[in-house]
Amino acid sequence: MTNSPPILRYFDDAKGRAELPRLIFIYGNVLFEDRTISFQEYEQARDSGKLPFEQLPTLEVGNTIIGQSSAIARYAAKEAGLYPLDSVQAAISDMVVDAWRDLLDLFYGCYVDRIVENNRLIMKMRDVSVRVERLREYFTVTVPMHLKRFDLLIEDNQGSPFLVGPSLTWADLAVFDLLCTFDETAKLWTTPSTVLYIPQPDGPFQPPKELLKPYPKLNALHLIISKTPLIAAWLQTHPY
Ligand SMILES: N[C@@H](CCC(=O)N[C@@H](CS)C(=O)NCC(=O)O)C(=O)O
Repeated sequence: MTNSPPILRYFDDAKGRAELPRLIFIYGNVLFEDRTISFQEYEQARDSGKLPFEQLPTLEVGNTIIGQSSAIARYAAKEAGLYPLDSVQAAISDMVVDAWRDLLDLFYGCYVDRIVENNRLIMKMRDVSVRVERLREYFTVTVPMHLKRFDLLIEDNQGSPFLVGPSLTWADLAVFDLLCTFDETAKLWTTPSTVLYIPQPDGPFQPPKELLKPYPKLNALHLIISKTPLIAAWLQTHPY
């Protein structure tokens, strides 16, 4: 083991699956190195066998490379003191973060198919028209079902503005990450150079404007977290 800060590696073109560990490290004021890489650099790392499960994100801690976004986020949450100590509360926070993973998997599933090609499991972009069709369904059915559940968890949490227990945990940052992605004014929907932008003639696609309106508790959570000085400063710096 080493005392140097952990290195988070992810693609340089989206917040994607690396944003939750980033938010956790930042909120908890834990030093880390945010290293973004190109697709070519990713392919080199993958082909040299350095990536567990051959994908990003990864977190390098000393001599150990950890894969899988939720495992990385859980490590970050423990380091940041944002992982509940009580076993039941920990399990509820895991449940919320598993739902975060599900929602991201389904989101990326709108864009890509995972196929085996040349003996390798890879991602293949879907046609733009299929992406739009899937995104419409995602935002009409899948997302509202999940948002309602998150909202109810806060509602049932004994007057707390958070999802689990009396204070903020990594589960709140996971939901915050999703709410930022689902904001129709977010750069990923409005900036043609970003990887998830849907170009004409099928796009531009944007999530429904009033998506959050039925969920007052989630609106309040979003406000609390976005006003936290460290998080507000971080969000300002993002190019996407
Ligand atoms: N279950 C993994 C999925 C990771 C994943 O799908 N990573 C994508 C980027 S979002 C990737 O590395 N894609 C490159 C490829 O498979 O070609 C996690 O949650 O970390």
